[in-house]
Amino acid sequence: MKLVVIGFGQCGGRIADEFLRLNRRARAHRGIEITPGVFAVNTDAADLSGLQSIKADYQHRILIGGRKTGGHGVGKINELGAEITREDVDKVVDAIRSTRRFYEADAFLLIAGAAGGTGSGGIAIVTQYIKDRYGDKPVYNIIVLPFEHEETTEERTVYNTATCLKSVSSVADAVILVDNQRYVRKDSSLKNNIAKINALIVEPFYNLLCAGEEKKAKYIGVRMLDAGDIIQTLVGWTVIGYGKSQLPLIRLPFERTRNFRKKSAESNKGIQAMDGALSELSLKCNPADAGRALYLLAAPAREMNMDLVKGLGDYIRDLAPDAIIRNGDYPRERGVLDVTVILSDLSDVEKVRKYYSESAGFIREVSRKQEQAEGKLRGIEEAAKDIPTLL
Ligand SMILES: Nc1nc2c(ncn2[C@@H]2O[C@H](COP(=O)(O)OP(=O)(O)OP(=O)(O)O)[C@@H](O)[C@H]2O)c(=O)[nH]1
Ligand SMILES: [Mg+2]
Repeated sequence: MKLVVIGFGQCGGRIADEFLRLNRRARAHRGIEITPGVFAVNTDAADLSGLQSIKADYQHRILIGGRKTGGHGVGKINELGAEITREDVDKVVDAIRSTRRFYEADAFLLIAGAAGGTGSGGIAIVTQYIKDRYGDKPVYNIIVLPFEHEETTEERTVYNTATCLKSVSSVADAVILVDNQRYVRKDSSLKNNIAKINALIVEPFYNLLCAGEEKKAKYIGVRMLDAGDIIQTLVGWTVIGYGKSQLPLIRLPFERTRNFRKKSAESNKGIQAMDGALSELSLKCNPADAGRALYLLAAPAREMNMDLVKGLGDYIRDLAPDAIIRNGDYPRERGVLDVTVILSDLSDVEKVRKYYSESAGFIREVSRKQEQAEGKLRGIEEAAKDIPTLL
């Protein structure tokens, strides 16, 4: 599957940058292309300059709102992010359309952090615009949810997240939720973590996007997972996960017997990788709420057998009994067996509900504070009423 990837704001831009690195890896190791176009859109010139891989011209690093923000961002005011994006949306879409290979893409993937200003405000605007213009291609969003500490220290965090989620859910074909807090590893500094977190966020997309683009017979599975399967799976609230098990690098010829113990060990490796994928989902959710699911098994061809694939299917069927389940196998390198899982069309996501209800409180609190401030202002004006002015 091929994606045009567009990152908004700092978070979205950096993750889009990471997708470009994924594409380089696919090209170098597998001779295939998964992202025919990668772009970053921001109101902040410095953030655009800080990207590493996205082409450094104005058509790939797209600065918007120049006059209004002076190139310095919108300071977490996502209404302003939305307004500026609305004014400059033609500029964004023209830049994207002018890239040569735009028409090769199967879908669009737009990415933003929900708690910021530019990305949080802009992503729904461009999603809607692209949907109206290019209705034949699905438009997906990756929405990154804030760290816990941001929710407690920054007032607007929860409110921005809630308004962003509500807006994207009404326009995007699917919203892939990624919770920053799930990736926090206590043992390294946050900065090192952010780069690591971004790499972890995109990792599940590697095999998923590559599988359907393979041309070499030896890498084509019995049941090849292609863009059609992914498009049929991605609807509404969505999470993604990835897990792997190490396999012995070399098997001696006498080990390749049809030994039942070996076969069951292989199934266990498969279940272990699937467990890893489910426990590392990009956001905690209840798999039973999924209306659609997909899993992709990648392993050396000789390690894959029907029992293994079926075992994984049974396992996910138990957890998500109401889901339409699609699957695929992808013969790959020696030494690892990995499983990618998508749970989609989720009928409930606890964390999204929490953002909505908490920000209702924030809206009340803001109007209370505003009234209070206006009252005080009236007081000071009253006290100044007999003082002459020099103007
Ligand atoms: N995973 C991840 N999260 C990030 C990254 N950068 C920022 N965030 C998160 O995204 C949210 C802030 O959004 P930003 O992208 O920085 O904001 P912005 O869209 O640039 O908007 P303004 O700076 O307000 O104009 C916070 O929750 C951050 O924790 C990143 O590179 N990776
Ligand atoms: Mg910014």
